[in-house]
Parts: sequence; structure tokens; C-alpha cells
Amino acid sequence: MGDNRTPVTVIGLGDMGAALAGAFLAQGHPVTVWNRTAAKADGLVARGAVRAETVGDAVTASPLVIVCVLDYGVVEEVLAPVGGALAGRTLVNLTNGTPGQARRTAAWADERGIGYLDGGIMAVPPGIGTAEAFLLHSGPRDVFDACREELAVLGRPEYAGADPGAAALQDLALLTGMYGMVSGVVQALTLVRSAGFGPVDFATTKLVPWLSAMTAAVPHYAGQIESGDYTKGVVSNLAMQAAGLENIFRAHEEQGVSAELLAPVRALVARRLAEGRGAEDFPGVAELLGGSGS
Ligand code: FVH
Repeated sequence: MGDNRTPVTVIGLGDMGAALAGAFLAQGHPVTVWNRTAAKADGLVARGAVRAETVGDAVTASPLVIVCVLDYGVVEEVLAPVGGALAGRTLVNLTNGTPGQARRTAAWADERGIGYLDGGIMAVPPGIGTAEAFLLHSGPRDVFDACREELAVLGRPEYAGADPGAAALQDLALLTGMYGMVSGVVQALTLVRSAGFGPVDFATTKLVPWLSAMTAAVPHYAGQIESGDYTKGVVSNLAMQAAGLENIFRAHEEQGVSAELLAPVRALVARRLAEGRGAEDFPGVAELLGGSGS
């Protein structure tokens, strides 16, 4: 195995970069690695990776270069000196960043004749290479198609569009959803802990089934946000939800627990109610957030 696999360079060997390099090694790709702290490559070198002494050596070792570092500031710091060496190669940047940062990096790459794909990884490091992992990519379609097979080693590759910022935007939107869920989970488990219930038992037997059932409503909410009509199929109107929310806040107070993770929700619901929207569904608060695209 490995003779005709595309050589891949991975720059950045933090938790995620090491997982990416490990997945390519596991699939028989010749892998060259570089990391600021060179010792982080030791385990990968023991598995067959080649340690590059310099970033320049790393990028010239392979036609496909993956970069996954802390942020775009680091991407720039590390890659700016080797822009010329990257010409004619494909650079896939899997570092978390904003759409604007992705577009600026794509323009920098374009000026140097580098095939550039931006990307967002929708997995944690142990999930890389598993069926659950997917990666969002944006940039020129032909660049995506040309390295799709290699990208599939890491997880299911999803093409988000030609705009280089598309993958970053969708990545951050998915993380936004995740942080909303995690905030609610932390708030809920803090409340049950305050009453002497075991968070683990509560989470396993009640919170996970409840949240799993509630995800079924997500497409319905999405339809309301897409149409701007929050009045169809309402089974839990906002006025009722506002009363329930107040009980949530009172219960936290009674238990001596701050409900501050939920405070912005309460404020937005109150503003929407003040506009006379009590008969609507909860997603109507989206109208207070702007960004309708019109
Ligand atoms: N880990 C995760 O769960 C998420 C999953 C989704 C994608 N993210 C993004 O992936 C990027 C890297 O994340 P990471 O988990 O590998 O992060 P760290 O383990 O903290 O490693 C950071 C790497 O960046 C290098 N680095 C930092 N500053 C510099 C610098 N000034 N010059 C050169 N390299 C730098 C660092 O090097 P070192 O500290 O080992 O020398 C690591 O290689 C990130 O965008 C996530 O949002 C991960």
C-alpha cells in the first residue's frame, strides 16, 4: 500500500493536525510534517512520516499541502515566506477562521498561482477518518474535485461553493448551533446538580432523549426563518414560552443558581412580545437579529 498514493504535507501538529496526518498515514499516503514545536512530530515519524526541518522543505515535499494551525494569523506567519514554493501546488487550509479571512487568503494564493481550498472540519480529532466526520470546502470546483479522494481520507468532503468564504461561514454557523446546545446543556445540568440530582444520570436518561426529540423541530424552524412567516404550524406560542421562561429563571433563583447563559434569550423574547408577536413561534426572534439578506 502507498506506492501510488498522493504525497501529502501537513503543517501544524496540534491535536487536529496530528489527527489529520495520522489519517493520511493510516491510508498509506507518504506524509511530510512540520510543526513549530518539532517534538510533536515524534509519534508520527515513528509511524512513517517524514519530519521537515523547515516550512519550505515541507511544502516542496508534496503536491498537496494541508495547513491546520491555531488561527489565520499563524497561517499567514508560517506560509507568507513560502508563497513562491507553494506555486503550482494545492493548499488546503483547515484552520478555523472567518469568511473574510478565507477570502483574503484565497486572493493571496491566487496571486501566487496556488490552488487554494478553504475548509472547516466538522469533527473532533478522534473522529477524523470516521463515518461521522465531514469537512466543508470552498474555492474553485476543479481544485476540490482534483483532491476530493485525498480529502475523503479525513471525512466526507462537502463542497460549500466557489466563494472561498462559504466553508468558513457554514462552519461557524454549525459551531454557533453547537454552542447554543452546549450552553443549554451546561445551564440545565447546573440546575439539576443544585437540587442534588446526578448530572450524568439526568443527562443519560432524560436530557439526551429530550434534546434528540427536539432536533426534529429544526427543519420546521428553518422553514420559518427562510419564509419569514412565524405563524404557521405553531404549537408552542411565544407568549406561553415567555411565561415558561420566567419559571425557569425563578427556579434558578430559588436554587441559588445564575441563569446567565439564558439571559439573552429572555431579553429577545421580551422584545418580540413587546412588538405584539406573542402568537408566533420562537424563531421569530430571528427578526431582531438582522441579516435577513434582503
Ligand atoms: N480540536 C478540535 O476539536 C477542533 C475541531 C475542528 C477544527 N478545529 C480547528 O483546527 C485548528 C487547529 O486546532 P488544534 O486542535 O490542532 O489546536 P492546538 O492543539 O491548540 O494546536 C495549535 C497548532 O497551531 C500551532 N501554532 C500556534 N501558534 C503558532 C505560531 N505562532 N507559529 C507556528 N505555529 C503555531 C501550534 O504549534 P505548537 O504550539 O505545537 O508549536 C499547533 O500546531 C484550529 O483552527 C481549530 O479551531 C479544531
